[in-house]
Amino acid sequence: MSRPKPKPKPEKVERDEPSTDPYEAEVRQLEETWKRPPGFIGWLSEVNHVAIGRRYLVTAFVFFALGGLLALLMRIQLSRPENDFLDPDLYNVIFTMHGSTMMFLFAVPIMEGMSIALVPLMIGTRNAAFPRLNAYSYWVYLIGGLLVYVCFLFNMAPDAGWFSYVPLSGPEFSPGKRVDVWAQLITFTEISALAAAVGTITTVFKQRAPGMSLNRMPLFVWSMLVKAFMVVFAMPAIVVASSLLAMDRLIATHFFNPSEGGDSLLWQHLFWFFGHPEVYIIFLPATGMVSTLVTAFSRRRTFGYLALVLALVATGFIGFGLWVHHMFAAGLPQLGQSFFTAASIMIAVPSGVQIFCWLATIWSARKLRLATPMLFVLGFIFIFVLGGLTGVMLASVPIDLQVHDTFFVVAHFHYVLIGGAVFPLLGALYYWIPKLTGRMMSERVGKLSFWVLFAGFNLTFFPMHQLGLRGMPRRVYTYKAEMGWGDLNLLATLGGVLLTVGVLLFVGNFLWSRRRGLPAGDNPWDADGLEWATTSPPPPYNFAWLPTVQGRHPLWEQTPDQPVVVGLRSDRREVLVTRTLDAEPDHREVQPRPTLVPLWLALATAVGFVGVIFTPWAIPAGLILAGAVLVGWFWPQVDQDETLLEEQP
Ligand code: HAS
Ligand code: CU
Repeated sequence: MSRPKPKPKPEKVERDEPSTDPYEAEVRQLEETWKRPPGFIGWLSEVNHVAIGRRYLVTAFVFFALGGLLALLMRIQLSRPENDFLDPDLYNVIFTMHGSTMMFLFAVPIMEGMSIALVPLMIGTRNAAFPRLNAYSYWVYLIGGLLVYVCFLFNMAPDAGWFSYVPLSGPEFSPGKRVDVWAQLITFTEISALAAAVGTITTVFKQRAPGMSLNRMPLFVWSMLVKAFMVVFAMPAIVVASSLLAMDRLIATHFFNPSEGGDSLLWQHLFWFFGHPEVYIIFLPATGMVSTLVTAFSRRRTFGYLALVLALVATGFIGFGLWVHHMFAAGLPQLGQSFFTAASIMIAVPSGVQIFCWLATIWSARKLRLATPMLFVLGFIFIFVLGGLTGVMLASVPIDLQVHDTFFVVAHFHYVLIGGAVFPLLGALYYWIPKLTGRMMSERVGKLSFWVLFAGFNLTFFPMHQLGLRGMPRRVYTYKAEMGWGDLNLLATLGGVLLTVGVLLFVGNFLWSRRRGLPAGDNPWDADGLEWATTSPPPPYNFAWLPTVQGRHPLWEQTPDQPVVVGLRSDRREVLVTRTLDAEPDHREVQPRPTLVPLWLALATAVGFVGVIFTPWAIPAGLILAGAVLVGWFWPQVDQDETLLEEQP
C-alpha cells in the first residue's frame, strides 16, 4: 500500500502577538503554567509524562543495544566448536548480563516507557497521575542500570545467570560482590516498576476523559492496566527473593541454606512466581500495541473487543498459576506437576482468542494498509504463534525433561520475547514516534528493516530448536566438534549479524527522521485514538480543551473539536478526575510543579541499596536520607488544594 500522506499542519496559533481571542489567551496561560523550568536544573526537575516516557524509551533502547552487543559476543564465541574468543568466566558474565539487561533494563522498562508516554494521551488527560512518582521511577531505573554497567567495567558484574539460582548464587559458591550487584539491580528495577505501575493504575482509573467508560477504553490502555496489576502482584515476590539472598550473603542468614534449616527450592518458587508473570508483563503490553495497530491499519472496529479484554484479564490471572513449569526438572510431586501442565496449556486459550480476533479484524479490513507498523504486526503473528506452540510443547513434563536447559528453550523464549514483544514494539514505535517527535520515519527504510529483522531473526533462532533437540545445553561456553553442532551454530551467528543490521537500520531511520522526516501533522495514519487529536509532539498540557468520548474509536466517530464540558483552570496544573467506571467528571485535582525532589529521593534510595552491598548500615543511612527528602516531597504547595466541581465559579 502507498505510504501514508501526512496531513498539512494546522495553522499555528501565533502566540507572540497580543490577541483578544479568549482561546488564544487560554492557550498562552496553559503554556505558561505547564512549561518546564529552563536549563539543566529544569531538565532534572521534569515531571511531564511525555518527557519522562521519552527518557524511558531512549534509556531502555540504549540498554537494548548494550544487551544486543553482549549477545553478538556470545554468538561469535559459539560460532565454531572449541572457540576461545571468550573464556568461561567471561562467558558466564556475558550471558548473565545479557539476560538481566534484556529482561530488567530493556523489556519491562520500555513497556513502562510506552505506558507513561502514551496512556495519558490516549485517555485524554493533561498529565499522568503522581507525576513526581513517575519521575522517581525513572531515576531509580536509571541508577540501577548504571550500577550494573559501572560494576561491569570493574569486573564486578553478576555471573550466576539471569535467575541466579541458589546455591550457586549463595555465599559459598559465589564469593565476592558480583551476585550482590545483581540482587541490588533487581531491587532497583522492581521499585521502579512498582512506582510506575501505581501511577498507571491511578491514571487509568481516575483520569479518563469524560465519556470514556471502561467499556470504551482503548485496548492498549487495558493491556497496560492489566500489566500494571501484574507488576503489583509479581514484583514483591522478587524483591523478597533478592532481599533474602542479599541477607544470606551479607549478614549470614540462612534462608536458602538447607544445612541450617533453609530451603534452596524456596528461591526457585519465589523467583518463578515473579518470573512467569514477568513474561506476560512484557507480552501483554505488546498485545495492546497489536490491537491498536491492527485496528488502525484495517480501518475497522476491533473484532471482539470484549473477548480481547477478557483474554487480557484471563491471562493476567492464569499467568500467576504456571510458575512451576520452569521447575519440572526439580523433582516436585507429580500431582503438582500435572496441575501446572494443565494451567500452562490453558493459557494458550486466551492467547489463541487474541490471535483469532486480530486475524478476524484483518480479514474484514475495509482497506488493509501494509505500512511498516502493519508488517511488524504480521511478522509478530507468524513468529509468536511458533513460539507459543513450543511453549505448549514445553508445558508437557516428558518433553520438558528432555529439552530443559537446552537450546530448545532458548529458541522458545526468543520466539516469544522477540517475536511476541520486540516486533510489536518496533511496529508501535514506527506508529507512535511521529506523535512523540512530530516527524515521520522513512517507510522505505522501515520496510527494509522489517524484512532484514524478520530474516535475521528466523535465521538466528530457528536452528536453535534443532540444536536443542540434538542436546546442546544452554549456558555452556563451548562444545566439541564431534557433537556436530557447528554448522547450525554458524548459521545462527550469521543470523545474529543480520539481526544487528536490522536494528541499526531502525536506529538510523529514527535519527534520520529527527532532522529530515516529513512533518507528521496531528494524525498522519488517520487513526482513531485520542492521542491523535492533539498536535505532534503534544504540548506539555496535552490538550487545550479536554476531549470527550462517545465511543471506542473517538476520532472515527466524532468530530475532534468537541466543546469543553468541564473547564479546568489554566493558571495552575489542574487535571480532571473522573469516576472509575463511567468516567463521569468528579472533581479537579491540582498537580505538583516540576521539582528536584524525585531525583533526591532516588539518590537517597541509591545510598541505601548500593551502600548495602558494602555495609548493612547503608540501609538506616538511606532511610534517614529518604525520610528527610520525603518531608520536602509532602511539603504542601500553595496551590495544592482540591477543588470540587460544584465550587467552580
Ligand atoms: Fe514460555 C520458558 C511454556 C509463553 C518466555 N518462556 C520460558 C522462558 C522465557 C519464556 C523467557 O512449560 C525461559 C526462562 C529461562 O530462562 O529459563 N511459555 C510457555 C507456554 C506459553 C509460553 C505454555 N513464554 C511465553 C511468553 C513469553 C515466554 C509469551 C515471553 C514473552 N515457557 C514455557 C515452559 C518453559 C518456558 C514450560 C520452561 C522450559 C524449561 O524447561 O526451562 C503460552 O503462553 C503460549 C501460548 C500461545 C500460543 C500461540 C497462540 C495460540 C493459538 C491457539 C492454538 C494453539 C493450540 C496449542 C491449541 C499457544 C494459535 C497446540 C499445541 C501444539 C504443541 C501443536
Ligand atoms: Cu513460564
